[in-house]
Formats: sequence, C-alpha cells, structure tokens
Amino acid sequence: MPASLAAPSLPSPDSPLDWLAIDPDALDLAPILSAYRQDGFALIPGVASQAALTALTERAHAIMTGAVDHRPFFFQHDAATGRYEDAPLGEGWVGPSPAYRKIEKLERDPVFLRWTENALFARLARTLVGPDIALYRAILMTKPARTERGPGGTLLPWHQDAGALWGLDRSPRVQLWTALDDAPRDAGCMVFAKGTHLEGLASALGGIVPPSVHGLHPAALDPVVVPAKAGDVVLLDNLVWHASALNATSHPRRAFSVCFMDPATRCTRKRGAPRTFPRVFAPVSAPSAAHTR
Ligand SMILES: O=C(O)CCC(=O)C(=O)O
Repeated sequence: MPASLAAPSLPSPDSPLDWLAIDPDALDLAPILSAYRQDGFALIPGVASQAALTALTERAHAIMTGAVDHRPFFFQHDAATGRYEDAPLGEGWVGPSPAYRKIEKLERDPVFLRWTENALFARLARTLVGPDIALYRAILMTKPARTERGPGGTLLPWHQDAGALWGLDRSPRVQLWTALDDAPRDAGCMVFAKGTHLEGLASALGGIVPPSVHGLHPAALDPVVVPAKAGDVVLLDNLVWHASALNATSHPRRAFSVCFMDPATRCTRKRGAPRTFPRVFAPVSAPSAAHTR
C-alpha cells in the first residue's frame, strides 16, 4: 500500500465501536426490515458517530483534493451543466476538485473500509444476505455546494442499481447509504418511488428508468423525499427506483454507499476477465470477525 494511503488516526481496534453512535446489537431491526421489504427503503437515524463523520469527511476531502494517491480509485466528474447525460465517461481523475459525482473502489481505502465493516452493517448484511457476504461496490456520491460556476452536482434521474449494466447473474438487493453531511431536501437528498422494487427491473438493461416508464408511474409521480442528517443511514433495495436532485445549498452533500451480496454471485461480463468481489465480514464463529466491529 502506498504510504500516502496509510490511515490517519483511526480509533484503536480495541475500541471498535467508537464509530457507531448506536448500539448495533440493541437496535430493533424489525421496523427497519419491514419498511425495507414493503417500501424498498428505510431510514436509520444517527448511526455514525462524530468521530466517524470527521474521519470519513476528512478522508473524502483528501481523496478529492489529491492529498492521498488517487490512483487506486475510479472517479467520475460532474458535468458543468449538472445533467446526468453530460457527465464525462472514461475521463477519470481530472485533478483536485470538489465536483466528483462518483468515486469508486473505496474498499481500497482503509478509512472507508473501516466504515464498510461496521457492526451494524455486518448485522444487517448477515440478516438479509446470509453468513457469508461479498461487496459489490463501495462508492462516494457527492454533490458540491452550488456556486456561480457550478450547479451543485449532477441531477441523478430515477434509476435501479441492477440489470444487465451491472454484469451479474443475479440482482444484489442490499445497499447501505451513509450521509456524511446533512442532506436536507434542497441539498439533493435521496428520493424514492415507494414499492417499485416489488415490480422487478423496469428494463433488462437496468440503471436509468426510461421516462416512458416512470412518467406515468404513480409512485414516481408521488415520490417520497428522504432528508437525512449527517450520520443517518438509508437501507435500500437495489431495485427500488431512487433519484436525487442538484444541491442548491452552500454546503457539500457527500454520501457513501455500499452494496452487499451473496458471494455466489457471478460476473457475467464478457470483455476481459470476469470480476471477482471481495468478501466482507468473516462468518460469526471465526475469531477474525472481531475486527469487523
Ligand atoms: O447519493 C445519491 O445521490 C444517490 C445514491 C445512489 O444512487 C445509491 O447509493 O445507489
């Protein structure tokens, strides 16, 4: 690992719960799982501690400004127009900027990996996926503050996180989105078309829901807006239609999203070698599980 990727002052491994503001074992999962199954999403308030938020936001800043080596990560910058269709493809890192809409491969970063492996995520993943869990992705989704020169990120249209675009033999169904900053309604918080996960894929390709489909759908015409506070987590089904608007505030809106899945999931991409996916969370009986808390 390059020296510049060394983790700054992480809580010591013998106080691993410092990053959680709640007791992960005591949290009543029943209402959360019920909302997730029925609506496709559930807000879990106040999960990350201030220590976690400080570490994660400082690390996000360091990654976006190039204070740590950018090469392990994949970047996509915002377009100046704020339009999703205009976001550059294949360009990657374009130098220090607060306006990267998406940064992938954050499981390679010790700070974001530490958060990915927190004890609440482990409990939810084991409940929803099974004893053995693979990570599909760990990404930052950010929207910079609106300025005279920038519209406040990229408007993310209704989409599903599954389908042929994902190159998998089955759809993952578990994502956990952590607000690193307050994400009020006007900062481009998450918006959901409730219950749409129950209808499967809107197109075989997946990703963006075609306007001809969402334009007439009652759940998209009456969306559920989910403002979040820094530290809140949203559990969502990959198939639920979700979207987020531009950030109209003078503060950045950064969030970190992870997707967990069954390790039996196979990559179906034909170009190049098939992707493999890292395991997270050792089975409960293994002694090494302790470090995941
Ligand atoms: O943060 C956002 O605006 C969208 C996040 C998202 O689409 C996801 O986590 O799957």
